[in-house]
Amino acid sequence: MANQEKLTPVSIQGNLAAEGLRFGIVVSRFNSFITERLLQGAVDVLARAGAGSRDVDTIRVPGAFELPITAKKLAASGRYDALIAIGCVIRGETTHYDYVCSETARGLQLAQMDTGVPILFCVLTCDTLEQAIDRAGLKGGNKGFEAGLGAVEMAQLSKKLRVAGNPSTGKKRRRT
Ligand code: INI
Repeated sequence: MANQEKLTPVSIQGNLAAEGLRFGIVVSRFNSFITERLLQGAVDVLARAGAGSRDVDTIRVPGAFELPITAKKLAASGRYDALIAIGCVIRGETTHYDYVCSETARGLQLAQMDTGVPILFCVLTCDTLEQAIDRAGLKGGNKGFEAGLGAVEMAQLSKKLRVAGNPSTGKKRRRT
């Protein structure tokens, strides 16, 4: 075998600097006791990562089921580098929960695939209120904070991947 050179793959990833990026946060009013805490977590991390007040919009919708259409309109506006969809669905006595969960997840995935704008899925799908509380700032951390961090990373990564040329440096390829 020929003497092989050590292969060092080029790493492409988004950094965690939010300065100059624009974010939209769609928040469901249903179970607002939970969703408002998730929103606080997301805003907290965006601010700490350097986003300015004028670069973060919050948009409220009635329930999780209304998140996809709203996120899609926002994504299509071209105003945002990343979006965060915040909701909380808690299982009840009927099958309503299953429809809301699956259509919300499906709709948000379609919206990001159709538009190319990252949409972070911050929709809690819980069996009990206690499970939701744990994930909104208690034992399970704050899922809004995690989504905010993910939004910064995905916004930065998407920016790099938009650049024709070398996404690891963000430098455009010179035409020859
Ligand atoms: N919406 C939620 O965001 N969470 C829920 O737990 C929920 N439950 O349980 O019914 C819920 N329902 C409302 C739904 O999202 C729509 O707003 C409604 O069906 C009108 O389209």
